[in-house]
Amino acid sequence: MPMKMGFRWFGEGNDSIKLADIKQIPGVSSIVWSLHHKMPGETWTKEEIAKVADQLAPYEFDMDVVESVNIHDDIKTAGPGRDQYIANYIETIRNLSAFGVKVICYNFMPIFDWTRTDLYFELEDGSTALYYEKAKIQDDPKQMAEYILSMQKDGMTFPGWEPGRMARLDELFAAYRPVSKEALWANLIYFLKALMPVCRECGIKMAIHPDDPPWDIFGLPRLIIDEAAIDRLLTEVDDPYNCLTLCSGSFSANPENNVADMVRKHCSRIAFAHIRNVRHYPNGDFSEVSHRDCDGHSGILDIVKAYHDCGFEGYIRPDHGRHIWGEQCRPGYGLYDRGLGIMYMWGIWDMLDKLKEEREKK
Ligand SMILES: [Mn+2]
Repeated sequence: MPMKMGFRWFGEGNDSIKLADIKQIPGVSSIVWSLHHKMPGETWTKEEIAKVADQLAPYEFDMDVVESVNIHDDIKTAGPGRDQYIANYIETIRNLSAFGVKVICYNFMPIFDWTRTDLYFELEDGSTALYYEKAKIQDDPKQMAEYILSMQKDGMTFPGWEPGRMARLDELFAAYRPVSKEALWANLIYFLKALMPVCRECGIKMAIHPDDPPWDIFGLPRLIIDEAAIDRLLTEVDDPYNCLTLCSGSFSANPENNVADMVRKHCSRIAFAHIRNVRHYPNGDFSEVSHRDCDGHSGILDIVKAYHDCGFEGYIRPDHGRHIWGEQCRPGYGLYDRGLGIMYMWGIWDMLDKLKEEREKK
């Protein structure tokens, strides 16, 4: 069994891309989906999940991977609603399992999800991509939040950037003020330990996405940032259902992280792989670039080879792409560049398969 190729889709009315278009990208079998209208902490009902299942069925896509079942702030801060929100999460897991879901991708970032300072940074070929300017992420989180929210057009919202939550930034920062990095770790472990028995029963893996970028911002602690953090997470909850969404772009935003090494070390605990290429600038800024290895510094060839070498059978998807050929789309989530990314990955993978076959014949 080879890896399973997925494509993130934000749902009908919430994405400019049609399922029929995704169907024409070679080798895509999974739609990585979500219920983006749900607030963190709300239970996902079977009726709501069934609607998505009905949309995917005519195209024979599976719905095995859900991305963004977001975690309520009370779970992250050990606030008063923590146990109730964990109970809701467990109910969501049970409801998802009724539809064959196998992997939940989530993250444990405090207040802000993925963070960038420019969503349309122009690259030398005229395409645009997401960009992170280190100097801009120093003091004013509101300015950054306003910029990100101003980019949400046509009623589309960004996961993790719910306008309702962003309107309460002062309150959220106050809630997180007493939460040290160690306390945040304890809250993550508490959450996972509560979920594991249900995950085992339902056959659903919890696959944490690393913090993006992998360092503290605005004085908020961020946990899943490097190899040591992965070791800690997988050891403290040593359960085959406690897994990773290994995002190559998020980790490699820090040049010290070697993603291919992480793959080799933890392959059996990687349920879901995000493949994305990042280019570093000497001052610590980074931009996203095409998936082609030589366009950035993530080491895409090494990473994909590491997955192939360890016989990876999990789910994989291209992560953010550039905006090319005039496409109007969600930032980072156009059809064209992600389609190119998939073909690049298949190119590497198929060639590695062929070389392996030839070696075995000898
Ligand atoms: Mn990612």
